[in-house]
Order: sequence, then C-alpha cells, then structure tokens
Amino acid sequence: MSKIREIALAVEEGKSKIIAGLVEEALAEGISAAEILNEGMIAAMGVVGEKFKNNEIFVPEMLIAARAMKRGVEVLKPHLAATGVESIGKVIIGTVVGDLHDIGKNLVAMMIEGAGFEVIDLGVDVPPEKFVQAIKDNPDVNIVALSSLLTTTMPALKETIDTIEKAGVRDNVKIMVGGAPVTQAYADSIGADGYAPDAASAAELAKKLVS
Ligand code: B1M
Repeated sequence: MSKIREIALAVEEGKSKIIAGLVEEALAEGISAAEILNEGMIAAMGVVGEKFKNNEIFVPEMLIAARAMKRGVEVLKPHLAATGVESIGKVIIGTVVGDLHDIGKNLVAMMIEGAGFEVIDLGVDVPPEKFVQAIKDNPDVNIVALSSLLTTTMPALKETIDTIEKAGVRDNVKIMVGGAPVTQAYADSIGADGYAPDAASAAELAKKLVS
C-alpha cells in the first residue's frame, strides 16, 4: 500500500496515534507536503463526508477523523508555511457563528501566515460583533477572512459583512470568504471583496487584496 493511501486510511479511521509517524515517513520518502495534504488527508475527509452523508458513520466518527487530520497537519505545518517572514499585513480570520468546522479555516490561516501576514484567529462559532470588535481593536488590520462549511451558516457570512458595514468599519478592511459550500457568485452577491476555493488560493488572494 502506498504511503499516501496509508495516511488517507489513518485519517478515515481516526488513527490519531499513528498519523504523525506516517506523515513523517512520507516526508522522509520525499513526498511533498502538498501531496500528503491534498491527496492523503483532504481526500480522506471527502470520503468521511460521503460516509456521513450515507449514514455509514456518525458525528463521533467524523470528530475522531478530524482529530487525526489535525495531528497530521501539525507535522506538515512547518513544511507548508514559511515562518519568520516579514509581515506584509494583518488578517483577522474566523469561522462564522453557528459553525464549528475549523480544519479548513486553520489551513487557510496557516497558508496566509506562510505568505507573510500576521494572523489573528478568532476560532469557530464567531458572532459578527466579535469580528467588529477585533477590527476596532486592530486599526492596522487589512483583511477579514470568513469561513463557512455548512449551507446553513452561509447566511452568517452576509450577516457578518452587514454587521461590519453597520458598525462603520467596512471601509477599513477587505473581506474574503470561503468554505466548501461557498462560490464566487455567492461571495459577489453578499458584497465580499474576494473568494478563494482552497487554502493555497486564499493566500494568493490575500496578497492580491493588499497589493
Ligand atoms: Co461536519 N459537515 N457537521 N463535522 N463535516 C460537513 C461539512 C458535511 C459536508 C458532511 C456531509 O454531510 N457530507 C455536512 C454539511 C452539509 C451541508 O451543509 N449541506 C456536515 C454536517 C451536516 C455537520 C453537522 C450538522 C452534523 C450533525 O451534527 N448532524 C455538524 C454541524 C456542527 C456545526 O458546525 N454547528 C457537523 C459537525 C462536524 C464535526 C464537529 C464532527 C467535524 C468538524 C471538526 C472540526 O472541524 N474541528 C465535522 C467534519 C470533520 C466534517 C467533514 C467530514 C470534513 C470537514 C473538513 O475538515 N474538510 C465534512 C465533509 C467534507 O468536507 N467532505 C463535513 C477538510 C478541509 C480541509 O476542507 O473545510 O472544505 P474544508 O476547507 C477547505 C476549503 O473549503 C477552503 O480551503 C480549505 C482548505 O483547502 N476554505 C476556505 C475553507 N475556509 C476558507 C476560507 C477562505 C478561503 C477558503 O477565505 C476566508
């Protein structure tokens, strides 16, 4: 079995204890961090999501798969994101209110940090008012990055943008949005300044938004 397949299976089966070792072995074999992430771990999460949809597994299994993925990402982090780069701007990131998914948001934060930004991560289930407060507390912030993983929390992207607008701080920042159910058309319709489909393009977009 290929190392990538072993990693994918370890994530699917939530094998937190062995995942770090497998990722290290894959890196030692010369497999790139991007390949391990995309073809091993993210692909495995796709399988987990399908199984959940088909009632083959339930929330606890999704949770342990997520935990395994997080362990693997910890090992990959130094290989995905350069550190010690001079700051090119400041980004506030969070998953919108009502939404607890954070793996994608964490990857986006990691890639944006790697692109040279200082990142303030507000975590998950972040109410719009908390984004407003963070913008006020950080007058030098350039970008607010909003993640949504559920179709039911997509409206919270708009609610957050509207709340930022009503608070009178919309012109201080560019707002980018993303997450599996989000599209460019949806981003345009809610007045976001940008949309990216994945973590690598999110970092590219962030650079574009401050240039
Ligand atoms: Co949930 N969940 N989940 N879940 N979960 C999904 C999203 C789902 C698609 C599964 C399915 O049914 N196939 C489904 C949503 C369906 C829908 O909305 N139509 C779903 C559901 C239904 C639920 C619950 C409602 C289940 C329940 O309780 N009955 C519940 C909701 C809880 C809540 O949030 N209020 C729930 C709970 C959970 C867990 C907590 C158990 C766990 C999350 C743990 C965690 O994150 N710490 C979980 C998991 C693990 C998943 C799946 C299996 C994997 C998510 C993931 O991490 N993917 C997911 C199925 C799937 O994705 N195929 C599923 C890997 C990650 C790297 O991808 O997050 O898409 P992603 O991020 C990408 C891009 O989207 C993009 O870049 C990232 C990296 O490339 N991106 C951005 C993300 N944010 C961005 C921001 C940007 C730009 C790009 O700019 C700012």
